[in-house]
Amino acid sequence: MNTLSIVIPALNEAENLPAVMASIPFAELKDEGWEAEVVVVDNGSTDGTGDVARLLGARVVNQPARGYGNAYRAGFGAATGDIIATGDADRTYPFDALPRLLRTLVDHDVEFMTTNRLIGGNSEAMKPSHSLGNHVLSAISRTLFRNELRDSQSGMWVFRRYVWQRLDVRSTGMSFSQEIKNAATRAGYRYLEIPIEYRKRGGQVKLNAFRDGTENLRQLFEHNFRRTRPVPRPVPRTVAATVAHEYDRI
Ligand SMILES: Nc1nc2c(ncn2[C@@H]2O[C@H](COP(=O)(O)OP(=O)(O)OP(=O)(O)O)[C@@H](O)[C@H]2O)c(=O)[nH]1
Ligand SMILES: [Mg+2]
Repeated sequence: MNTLSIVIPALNEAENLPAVMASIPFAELKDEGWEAEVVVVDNGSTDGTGDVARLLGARVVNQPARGYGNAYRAGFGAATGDIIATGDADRTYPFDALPRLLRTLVDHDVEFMTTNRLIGGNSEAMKPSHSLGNHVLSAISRTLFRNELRDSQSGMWVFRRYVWQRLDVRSTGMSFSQEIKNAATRAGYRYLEIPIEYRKRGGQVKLNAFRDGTENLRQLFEHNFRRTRPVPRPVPRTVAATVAHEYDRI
């Protein structure tokens, strides 16, 4: 069996977790040879998120230091699978697509896979202002890091755990999402971005668009000019061209 850890950061998502856990296709994953564990990172919730996650069969990791990046750092540290898959606890990401994403990762020997929500068909799920912000941040990120990624803010990634162990990722908050992508592509790992369905969030919005957007911009420049970049700097390696025929909108 191959081992998979599904890591889900959660700040007050008790009402969404039952639907999120139900959407994980455990039987199909098992049929395809995946032994899967779910790690829910309770990021200081006050609504019983941890208890609900445990009752639903997840392993719960407590991260009292708030922040999306802090939550992921704790979750990845606790993950045991050879492959890690991620997604929000708010019902927006299609965990049911995991078997397909994993097949692509294995078949094409991808080391870091990320996903693109910014495609036609998903416009209902995202406010126009949020979508504009995502496009602008992604364009700047792409220009600085030359990695062709259309959606620098997507929170669904599937990657080999050793990649995480070798990366220098410092963000404690929402900029963790762009930083892990840019660090992985700049370090020369074989990467791929796959279009996915994105659904309307359940429960309360936690993102602060202005504060998080500004911080993301600052982080992009800090990361780009960081002194500790690997030397010699490898050329980003996307495997998109070899996979394009399998997807409609890559
Ligand atoms: N914003 C935020 N999310 C956190 C934090 N800790 C854990 N999370 C979880 O991280 C995931 C991403 O946060 P979201 O609030 O969904 O951020 P987003 O998807 O960019 O924006 P919305 O879904 O529109 O709120 C969710 O599952 C949150 O519950 C935190 O400190 N801040
Ligand atoms: Mg979300």
